[in-house]
Amino acid sequence: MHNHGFTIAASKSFSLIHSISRLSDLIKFPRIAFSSLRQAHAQASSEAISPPEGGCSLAEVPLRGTPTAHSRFFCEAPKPIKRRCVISQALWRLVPVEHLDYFDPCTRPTLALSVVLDTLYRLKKHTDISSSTASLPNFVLIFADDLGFGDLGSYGHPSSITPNLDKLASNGLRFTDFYSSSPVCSPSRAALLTGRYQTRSGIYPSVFSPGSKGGLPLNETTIAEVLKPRGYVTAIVGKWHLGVGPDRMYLPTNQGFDHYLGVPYSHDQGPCQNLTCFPPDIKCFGVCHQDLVTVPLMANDTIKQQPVSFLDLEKTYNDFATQFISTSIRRKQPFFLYFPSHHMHQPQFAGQGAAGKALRGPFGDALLELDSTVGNLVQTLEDLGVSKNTLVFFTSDNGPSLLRMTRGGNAGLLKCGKGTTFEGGMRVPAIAYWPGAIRPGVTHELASTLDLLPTIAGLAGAKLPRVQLDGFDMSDILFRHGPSKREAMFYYPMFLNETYGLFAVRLGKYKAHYYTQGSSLSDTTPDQACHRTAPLEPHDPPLLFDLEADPSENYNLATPEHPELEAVLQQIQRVKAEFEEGMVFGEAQIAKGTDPTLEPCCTPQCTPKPACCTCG
Ligand SMILES: [Ca+2]
Repeated sequence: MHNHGFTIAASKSFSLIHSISRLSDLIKFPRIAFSSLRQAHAQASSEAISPPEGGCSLAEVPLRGTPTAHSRFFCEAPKPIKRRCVISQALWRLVPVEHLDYFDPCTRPTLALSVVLDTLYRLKKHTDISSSTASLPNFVLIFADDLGFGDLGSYGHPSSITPNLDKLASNGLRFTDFYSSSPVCSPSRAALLTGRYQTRSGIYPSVFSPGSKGGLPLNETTIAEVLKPRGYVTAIVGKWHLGVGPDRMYLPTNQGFDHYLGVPYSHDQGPCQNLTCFPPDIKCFGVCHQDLVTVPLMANDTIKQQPVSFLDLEKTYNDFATQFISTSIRRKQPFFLYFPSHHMHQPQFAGQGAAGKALRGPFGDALLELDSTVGNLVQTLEDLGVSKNTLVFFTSDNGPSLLRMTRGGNAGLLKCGKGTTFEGGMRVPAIAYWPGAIRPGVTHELASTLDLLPTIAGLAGAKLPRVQLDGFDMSDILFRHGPSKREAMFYYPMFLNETYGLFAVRLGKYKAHYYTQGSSLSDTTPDQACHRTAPLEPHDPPLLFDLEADPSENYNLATPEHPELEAVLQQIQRVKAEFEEGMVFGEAQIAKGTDPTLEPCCTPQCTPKPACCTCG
């Protein structure tokens, strides 16, 4: 030491100055720092095998487990120093390679700095863990079935009893111009979960049957799959309707969901005439679909109960949802709960808590049950202390079913309902709720179920799938009440095919119908244009409506009296042509047909099918 005193002192001063100047870098990028450290160390080892007398050779000895940013290095100084001391890896990183040979790790200032750096690293690491998992927002996505634009109290229905949804709307952001991508179930669900029009994933025409051979292709990326790499735990409870398929390969557990409990398709896709829909033993209205197995309740890919018990179903779902949320919180995992409800699809049903308690008959009771579920979910989030870190989004898969008069929903002032590309078929209620993050209010911005995937991905810091997406991040609308990035909405019909393509396009406030067609699903509304008897009709020039002045699509503006709108039609035509040019139709999954042996049966060897498939 005696003859190297000056060198060591100089090196020490340099190291300290150098250390302090690089401190901020290091705190910001601990992982980068670590990899650089390894490099520096390797280099130092090869270059400084024989340190000069009085110097210090540094050997890497992590004190515990896998080396981390704050694992330490052991420094053993050779004779004549005879000193051993432990310094932080952070400090080691700061010593320039060329000074390693002269670096004395055992001086008081060096050791003090080492302790400070080590503490900072521990704090930083703790913060990193908290910010990368615990503070990631949770997502609860509630998807009603066949709930119309006019069905909620907060959307103007005079006799619906929906206190929880109305509260959600008044404390959250209520959308007036929010669209599903389809007037029927399966395509709408595909678009919601993939952020892509159903055409791309091939979810057409119409909807899946219990024995459908096809399903949502497994190479499509769902919201659940987008979130998994970010550490999310994911669950779906309720109606899947994106296929069961051979070996049940299309069920949600193969599409990014860790847990599934529910009926994998519509609950009328099986005979229901002997089933109880309301207590004490009021049979379901109608007969539902015959010659199929009765609807099963599935847990992941196993049948738990067949037929499902409608009286207990909502409670079973709520218990599952509550359990899932509380377990996720206990395990400190961010969560995504997708709750596609069976309400308000026919046949209506409700358990003890809601039956006979509403003003709208069976439909009102079922709606009250849905509303109670929403109330339960929000209350659970509050009780468990995650309300302020959770985005709750509520919307519907398509417009109201209008084939059973008062047993169906209501599109409010919108034209027609389910099955049609009029506004009533695809414009739906939507509410975004996140106390402290989303300011209460109403937005008239254009938005869609297609926009949920990019929005959720953005909030979770997750990567977008590398495919053509049709959605836009809604953050500006949600958090700033700002403008939408979406300029257009494209309307594909229920029985879509490549020959006809789009039926209608909305651009800004204008909507052009290139084709119109009625639907049996809108058969009992007074408007004849909605009925199945209204044939497929091409329009050239297209019918043109100003949806702001005329949301009911009553007054066609594509007439000689409005020459000024010719330019609007041309612009819509351009947008339509551009969109259709970029559209690649996926293989039609629903056109693959059905195979009765694929219908879920809890007693697979029984006869005669489908009636013998009962259990639970
Ligand atoms: Ca539906």
